[in-house]
Amino acid sequence: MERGLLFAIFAVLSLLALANAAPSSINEENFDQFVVTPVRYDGDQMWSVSFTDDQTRKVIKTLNEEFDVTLWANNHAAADVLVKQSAVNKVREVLEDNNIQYSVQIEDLQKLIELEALPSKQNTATKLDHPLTWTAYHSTEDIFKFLDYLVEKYPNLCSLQTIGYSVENRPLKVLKISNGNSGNKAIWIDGGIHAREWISPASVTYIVNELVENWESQPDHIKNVNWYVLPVHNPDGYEYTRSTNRMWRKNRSKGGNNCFGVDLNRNYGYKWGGEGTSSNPCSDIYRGSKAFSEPESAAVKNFFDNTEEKKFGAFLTFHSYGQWILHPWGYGNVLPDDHEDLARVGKEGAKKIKELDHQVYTPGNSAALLYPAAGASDDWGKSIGIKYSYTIELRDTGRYGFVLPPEYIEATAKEALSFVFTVSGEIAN
Ligand code: 0X9
Ligand code: ZN
Repeated sequence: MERGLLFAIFAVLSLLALANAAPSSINEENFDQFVVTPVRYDGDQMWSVSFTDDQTRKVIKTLNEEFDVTLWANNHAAADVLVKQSAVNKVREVLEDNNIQYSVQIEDLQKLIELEALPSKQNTATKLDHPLTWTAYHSTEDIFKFLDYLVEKYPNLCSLQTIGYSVENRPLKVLKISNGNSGNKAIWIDGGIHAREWISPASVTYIVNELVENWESQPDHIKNVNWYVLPVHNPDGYEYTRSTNRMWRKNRSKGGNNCFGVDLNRNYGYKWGGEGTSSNPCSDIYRGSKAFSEPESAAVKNFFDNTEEKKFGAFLTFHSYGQWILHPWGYGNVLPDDHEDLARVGKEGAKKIKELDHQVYTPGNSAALLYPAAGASDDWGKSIGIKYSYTIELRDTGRYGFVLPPEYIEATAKEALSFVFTVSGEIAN
C-alpha cells in the first residue's frame, strides 16, 4: 500500500480511538477541561439580587440547583449571580413570583469578555524594557519578565525567589524589595490567589512598579520595610482564565468526580474545613483534601516557616470585587483581641482612598460584611502573628464584576497602592 494512504488510515483510526475513549470521562461538569476551545458565555447575564431575608437565600440556592445559577459575589445586602441565557426567563419568573428585587448588571457576558481582551492602544505604542503595562491585562509570562527586569535594573534593591511550583509546574515567584537596613519591618503582599480576579495581579504589579521605580523619593515608612510580593499566587488558574474559561476561580489540581481545582483561599491551615467551605471537588469553594494540600498554598506556608524575617507587620492579599477592606476573623463571627486596631487602620485606609478619587471602600470584619469562610489566607496570616492582615476586594461594586474593563486598571491600582501606604505608615510607627 502507498505510504500516504497508510498514513491516512492510521490517522482516521487514531481519531476514532480518541473519540471512543473520550465520552466515558466527559460530563457536563468537566466538559471545559477536555475541549481546547474556550468556554463561551454568549447571552449569559449577571444579575444583582437584593437580600431582604433568609427566604431570598433559599430561593437563590434553589435557582442554583435547578437552573445552574452560580454565585459571583455575595454580601449581607445583595448577591451577584450568573444566569445562563437558556435560564433567563425561568429565573426571572421565580424571582418575580417570590417578590425578590433584582437588576441586570451584565447583559451579555461574552461581549464584555471580548471587549476586555482588545489590545490597548498604548500597549502597542510604548516600547519599554519589559512588556508590562497597566492599560491591559497581561500573561504570567509578561509579569515574570517584568520581575526579571526589575532585578536586573535594580540589583541592590530587588531580588527574586521561587518559593515553590504550581500543580502545572509554574514557578511561584516572590519579589523582595529591600534597602537592606537591619531594623526594617516586613510586609507580605499577594495577588491572584483567585484566577478570575484579574485586577489583583494587575494592581499588585502596579504597586511594585511604583515602589521600585520611584524608590528614592519614597517616604521612610516605605523605604524601611522589606517587601515580599507574590503577584501571581495561582498561575495555573490565571492562565486557564486566559486560555479557556474566563470565570475559573480555583487552581488546576485534579480532584475527584472528574472535577478540577481547589479554592486556594479555603486551603490554608487555620480553621481549615470550617464554615463556608465545601468537601465537593466540583464546588468553587472546594477546600482540598487537607490543609495545605495544594503546592501553591503550601509554598507560602513553607516560605513563612523558613524565612529569617522576624518582623512581618502586615499580610495583604488582593482580591476582587466589591470594594471591601476586610479583616479577621473570617472563619466565623469572632473578633481578634486587637480588632479595634485593625478596624481603625481599615477605616483610615478607606478614608484615604476616598480622598484620592471618591471611590467608596467599606472596611470591616469579613465574616460580618460578607460571609464566614474558613481556611482563607488572611486568617492564617493573622494566626501566625501578623497583626495587620487584610483582604482587599478591589473594584468594582458589581457593574462589571470580575470582567473589569482595562481602562479602570490604573485608577483601581492607585487605590490598592494607597491602602499599602496607609498600612506601612501605621507599621513604621
Ligand atoms: O471568599 C473569598 O475567598 C473572598 N472573597 S472573593 O469574592 N474574592 O472570593 C473573601 C475572603 C475573606 N476572608 C475570609 N473569609 N477569611
Ligand atoms: Zn477572591
